[in-house]
Amino acid sequence: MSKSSRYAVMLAAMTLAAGSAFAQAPAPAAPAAPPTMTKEAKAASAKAYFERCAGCHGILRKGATGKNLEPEATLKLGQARLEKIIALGTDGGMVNYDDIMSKDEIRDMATYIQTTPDVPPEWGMKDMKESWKVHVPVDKRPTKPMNTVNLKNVFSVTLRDTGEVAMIDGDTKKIWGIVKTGYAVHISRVSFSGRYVYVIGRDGRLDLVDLWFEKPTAVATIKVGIDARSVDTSKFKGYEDKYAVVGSYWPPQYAILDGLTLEPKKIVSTRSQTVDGEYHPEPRVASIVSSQAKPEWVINIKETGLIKLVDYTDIKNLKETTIESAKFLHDGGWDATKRYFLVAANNSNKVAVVDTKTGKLAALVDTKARPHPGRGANFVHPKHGPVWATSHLGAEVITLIGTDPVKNKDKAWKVVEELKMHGSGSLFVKTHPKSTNLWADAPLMPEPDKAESVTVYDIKNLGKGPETINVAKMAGLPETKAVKRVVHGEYNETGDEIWFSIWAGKTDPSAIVVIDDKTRKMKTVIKDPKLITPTGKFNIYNTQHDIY
Ligand code: DHE
Repeated sequence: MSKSSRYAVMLAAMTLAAGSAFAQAPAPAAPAAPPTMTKEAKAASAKAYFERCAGCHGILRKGATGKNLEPEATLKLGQARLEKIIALGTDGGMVNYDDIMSKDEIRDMATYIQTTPDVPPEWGMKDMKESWKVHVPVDKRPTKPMNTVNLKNVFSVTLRDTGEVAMIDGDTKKIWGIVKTGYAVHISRVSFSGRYVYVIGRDGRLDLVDLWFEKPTAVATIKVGIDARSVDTSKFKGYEDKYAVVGSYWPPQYAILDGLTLEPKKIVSTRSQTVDGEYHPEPRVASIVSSQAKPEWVINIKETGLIKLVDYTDIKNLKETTIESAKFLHDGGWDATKRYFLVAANNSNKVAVVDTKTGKLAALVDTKARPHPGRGANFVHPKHGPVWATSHLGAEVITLIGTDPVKNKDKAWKVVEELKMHGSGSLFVKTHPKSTNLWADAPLMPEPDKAESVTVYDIKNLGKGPETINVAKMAGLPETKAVKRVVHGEYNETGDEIWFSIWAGKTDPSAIVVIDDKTRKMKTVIKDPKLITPTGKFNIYNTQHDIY
């Protein structure tokens, strides 16, 4: 039996001890004994918690992007209050679930999070090796591209709820191929050569897709853990395509793999003390980026607030530089020079800046609540020089941070401007070196009109104020119950189109809206019955070269 099925069985077994009658008792005013629930309700809630809640609140429910949900905290809130929060969301960025969960499911979840958290099993080298499959050995792969697709302008599109990626030809706007990947697939990253796409699913399954076949083809797969979010590759000269590195949420660890076959080479645990000196049993791996100036990855450990610079030249004698920053680290990106890496510490309302040249923390920048940049956006501000931008989960602004400590020293690592946007609940900002637009989405806004819209600024004339565009309306999709959240702008290779996903329910029609960047008008809507819950989109050229 696989470990993940053992986990499911373990959850079921734990639920057996949980009692049989669902208690509809009034909410306790002070910490009390956990409420009971049926074993079926507990098993269903455990599954739903893992699928929908663990990403923000942690498997052990210790909290990170989301609040701590251990019984000490949840019993104080009580059943009724918890149900309300789950149903309606909060201003702090917790999304409402009443559009995708039934009243009974919400009630059970509120009860479930008042019980003691389940602890899943570890996942070591033996498990990884057993899960590892090379579908096409390296010597059986093409020696040149076997298709005529402009690979630089292909978009690897996450189809979140089908566990697939759609490779869309950016020139023709047609789906070139669909590849089966892990459960609730999360992001794609591209090898230095631009040939391979690495796709990570939330179930820890990593797929290696080769773009040189006639159709995009998965050539290797491995399960690196039970819960994962991030992946990157080695990009330094002499190490191109040699290694992949994958960060897991559970077990808390990162794994170094062979870049062409995904053979696991090394696993490094991230359990340690936090920046405050307290031990944390679940410090999850958040964003990972790969330096092109050094043989090094920047690996951000969420709960500890520690940033690891991992030198991969000798993985048997691995060198890690550990930089103290702030909690809880999440997503981030390079500045335009690619010397500095900026990462959101979303529980501290800060952005941490790492100088990868000196291997030290350059700054901790105070921002408004809960910065969430994706990879951020770099441009030259007319007044303040080079800046990097982030939007926020908890504030209606786009924050601009100066990034030039040489010619604009007084502005470097300071918030030089906050641009008003149409909502908080924003996940991603985006621009392109060839564009004069700065875009930000707000998919986690509870108000449908806001979640369906984006803010766009002219970066040459920021004083003019923003334009708010309802992108979901441009798609012309039929009315359904689910909100058509507009998420994740991504430019094409030439930087004259920006693509946004319409992220609706699994059974609702979805689309990708392609906007002409100059006119800000809809250019094309990509619709296809196979395009189910599209979310992240990764243009091969831009992802390969860290262009944002
Ligand atoms: Fe993500 C990036 C974690 C939910 C779409 N997301 C990231 C990164 C992390 C992360 C750590 C940085 C990866 C890197 O750069 O190496 N995401 C999490 C979560 O823990 C969270 C909050 C909850 C969960 O249960 O997973 C979460 N993420 C989501 C979504 O629900 C999104 C909107 C839709 C989806 O398909 O899952 C989503 N996350 C994305 C995207 C990126 C991302 C598109 C990459 C942005 C980029 O431009 O690089």
